[in-house]
Amino acid sequence: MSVESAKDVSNDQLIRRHEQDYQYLRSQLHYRRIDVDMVLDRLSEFSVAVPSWALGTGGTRFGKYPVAGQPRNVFEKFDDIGVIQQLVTSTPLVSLHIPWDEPEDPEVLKKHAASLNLGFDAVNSNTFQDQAGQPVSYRFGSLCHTDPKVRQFAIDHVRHTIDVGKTLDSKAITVWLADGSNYPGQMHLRKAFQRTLEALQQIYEHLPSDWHLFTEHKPYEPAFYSTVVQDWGSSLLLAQQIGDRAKCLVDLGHHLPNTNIELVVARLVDAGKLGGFHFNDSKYGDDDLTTGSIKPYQLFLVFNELVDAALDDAVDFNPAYMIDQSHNIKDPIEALLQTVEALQQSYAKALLVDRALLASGQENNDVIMAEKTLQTAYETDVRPLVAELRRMKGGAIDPIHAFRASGYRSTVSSARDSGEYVPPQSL
Ligand SMILES: [Mn+2]
Repeated sequence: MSVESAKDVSNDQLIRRHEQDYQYLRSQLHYRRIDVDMVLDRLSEFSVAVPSWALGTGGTRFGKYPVAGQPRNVFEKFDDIGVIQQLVTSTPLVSLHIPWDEPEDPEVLKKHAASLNLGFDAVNSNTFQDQAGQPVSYRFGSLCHTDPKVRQFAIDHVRHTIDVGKTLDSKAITVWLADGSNYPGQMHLRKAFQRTLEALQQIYEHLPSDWHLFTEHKPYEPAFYSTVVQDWGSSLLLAQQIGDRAKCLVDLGHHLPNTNIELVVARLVDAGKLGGFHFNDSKYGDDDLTTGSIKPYQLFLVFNELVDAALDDAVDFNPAYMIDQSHNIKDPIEALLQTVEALQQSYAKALLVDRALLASGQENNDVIMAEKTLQTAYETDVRPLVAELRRMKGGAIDPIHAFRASGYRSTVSSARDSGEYVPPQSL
């Protein structure tokens, strides 16, 4: 069965129960004087990009367990993302990794994307691994390297990634650097940062005027003693010195345990430097688990800051939302459906916060009332609301139910006989 038909069949099966649940929630929210149509309008504008690298099975350094029928090339990745978009309706854009998913002919890929109602979000450069035949090595860093030839090679690659993005109508580049050191003394900490800043400034000169450049911080891994862009402070220092269109990307997994990420978000918003997000979840480190699977309250608190900032006229605010996950044991499509549902729910809950009541609790130092205002929104079961959003936009009431009913995975398993995806090695 096609995904479209499966979605219709699934929706028909679920519609009566859904209608009851939705009407009950609507009356509850009405009682709380919440404008449900306004919430649905805001939710319908929410869009999160799917990364091209999330469709195949990821792995750890211990091993990989490929799922049958995983995409063998960038076109099949778009097919899978097209399915996700059909069911959840909030993923119209794809974030490409260069060179893993560099198209031989961008026009052909653009046409394929358009046929699936998909477009292109930020492109991602790769200076964290050596490509086959590469004349220099990133073993001791890329943009921070002591050897100017290595730095130049990395700069050229990032500029090339921008050029590829231009052909696809992308509007941003994300630079994540694995640069760092594994042992004390290995690297001059200040000089490495300076070299990185200078390299990024050269890249920025190549940036089209309507583009953004995002730097992504990370405290450790693959470098285990120091990283060049260790935390949001380092990322902010870079963005402030590079230029207006340089901004900071917050990857939820790139923080040490117990970091108050919503506070990081608030600081970057205030500095006018919040560029966007890489959504995922983690228990210990950069675990790349499904968004909302481990710390759903934290995800809600992050969205609470985003909604608050969006309502503040004094804030110039238009962050890019992207997913950055690796699916080791789940079916990647199902994991992404779950992810988008979690994002839709967290955003919906943040939209339900009674802002006036919260402000009054804060102004009057009424700790209980302020906290309770957030908890009331967080504890609302918004699943019927986001299901209604998807239904209204032509998607699935229950995306995983519809996906499983379609048999898509078994269909592509027979069509895509080779399970192993070999990325193009063009650089
Ligand atoms: Mn990331």
